Order: sequence, then structure tokens, then C-alpha cells
Amino acid sequence: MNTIKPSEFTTQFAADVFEGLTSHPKSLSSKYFYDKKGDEIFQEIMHLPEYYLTGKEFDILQENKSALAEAFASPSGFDLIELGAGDGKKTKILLKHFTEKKLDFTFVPVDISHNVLQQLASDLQKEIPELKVTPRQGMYKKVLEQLAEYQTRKKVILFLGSNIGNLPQEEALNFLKKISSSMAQDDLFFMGVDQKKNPETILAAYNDTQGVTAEFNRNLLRRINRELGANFDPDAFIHWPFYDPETGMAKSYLVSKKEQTVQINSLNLEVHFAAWESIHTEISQKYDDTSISWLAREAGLSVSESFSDTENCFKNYIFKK
Ligand code: AVJ
Repeated sequence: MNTIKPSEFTTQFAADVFEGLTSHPKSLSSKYFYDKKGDEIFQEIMHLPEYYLTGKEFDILQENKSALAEAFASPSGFDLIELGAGDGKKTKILLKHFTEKKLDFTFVPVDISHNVLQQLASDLQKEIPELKVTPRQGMYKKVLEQLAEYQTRKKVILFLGSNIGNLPQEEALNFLKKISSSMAQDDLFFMGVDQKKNPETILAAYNDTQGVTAEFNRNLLRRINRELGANFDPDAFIHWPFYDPETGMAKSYLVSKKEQTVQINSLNLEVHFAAWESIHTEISQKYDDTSISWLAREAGLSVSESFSDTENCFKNYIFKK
């Protein structure tokens, strides 16, 4: 039936979808959630009452902006490099405060999407005209390597929103090692991490009552329909998130409500689903101080300061070498 070899696929997306849906158990990567439609749904998620992460981190930044200004500032100035800048809503708290305090710094938003960067740069130009912005388009890894080479002054790397949670432990560690190796002695890494907490609270964040997160998950099937000419019926799959308090792992699945076969034309592939067969789509790992310190140590970093809300719902850590 399939005459196309994975190595012949024209995009990474096509190759990964083929790989994921011909594996047992089936899986798809959450990094493919974020097409144009997915970006929009994620914006909606960030405003949901159940999705506490965004609001908590916003409050932590607001509450601690002076302490952060103090920790980041340097006599010869610094570059504030944000990985996965998005719309910069949370970062603007810091950018505004640092600008008011007349800190000498340049904001370097890094994103894979040209559009996102363009939008952000023009937004910032309007909102904070005095701010120096130097966007960098590309993959984090590449950009980090380039920045390490051309470095002339202190770097502060931001990675907000608990995006680290989407990486399985080994990849999270490799990511931190990559960060660490791009850092010079005085550089800092500032990361937001969702914390272990009441399992009910975590589960609700990934299973909102309006079904927005369910649509976010199903959008992956719609994207495969759009981009790879498939005929998934998204409503034939249920959104199934669950949280394991032992590992701190929130996992999301799409579960086939019935036995069915789906055609993916561009992959020349037929995918068979048994009734109640799953596709694993996302990990949102929750951490605590112990697991974060361990990861940091393994990566050659240490926690120099941490900031949290009163319930330790979410934490932002400053790491140094
Ligand atoms: C953007 C990766 C932090 O895992 O909480 C939100 C993505 N998925 N709802 C998360 C997401 C379902 C989010 N991150």
C-alpha cells in the first residue's frame, strides 16, 4: 500500500505524521498544534478560567519586576533573549519596567515564525518606542549557537510559559544542556515552570468546560486534513487528558470512538484505528523544586533565585552557570 518512503517526504511535518501514525502506540507531536488556527485557539486557552498558568506567571512577573531588574542589570548592559516570544504579553511587563528604570538592554525575541516576530516588533515599536529590539528568526538551537559566538556582553535568556513541560525528560535535559553551553560565566537563564499541585486543578486546566482545549487537540487532525489531504473526522475522536501525580506528567490523547480507517493522500497512507485506540498528542510535565534542581545540576546550571505565587502554583527560576 505505501510506496512512499519516509525519507522522501517533502516536509518534516509529513515525515513525522507518517512515523507517528504507523507506530504502535500511535502518537503525534504537540509541536504541530501551532499552525495559524492552533495559535488562535491557544490564545483562547490562555484566557480560560481553568488555564491558570498564564495568569499566575503574569502575576509573578508583575510582583517581582524590580527584583528581576536588579538581577538582570549589568554595568555594560545586557541582551534579553526570549525563546518563543509569541505576542510578548507577559514579557512586556518586564520590558516596560526595565525601560522606565533606564536599564541598558536590547530585547532579542527569537521565534520560528517570521510573522510572529514582525507583529511583535511593530507592536513594541508603538508601545515602547525607546526600546531596542533585534528580532532573530530561527530554531532556538541554531540561534543560541549563533548568539554564543557573537556575544559581546551579558546575556539573559528567557523561556516563559512552562514550555519546557512539552519536552519529555531526556529532551528537557538536552535542551537545558544546550542553554547552558551557550551561556558565559555571567549570563543568566530565566524560566517559568508549572508546578505539581492538586491533580484536580491540573486536570481542569487541560479539560476546560467550554471544550476549547479539546478543539486545540483536534485541530491537529484538522491540520493533517488541510495540509496532507486527509479525511479525519475530528468528532470521531474524544479529547482525553489525564494527570499522573507520581510522575508529574499531564498527558493528552485523542481516542477513536469507533473502528475506522482514515486516508492521508499526500502520504499515500491508510491508517486503521481499532475502537478506543489512542493517539498520544501532548505531554505537559509538572515539576517541583527537587526535580528542577536535579535537571539544572545535570545540565551544569544552578538555581540562583526563584519567584512564586503564594500557593506555589507556578514558579519562575533564575539559573546561573
Ligand atoms: C504552551 C506548552 C505551556 O502544555 O500547558 C495548553 C500548551 N496544551 N493547553 C501547556 C497547552 C493544552 C501549553 N504550553
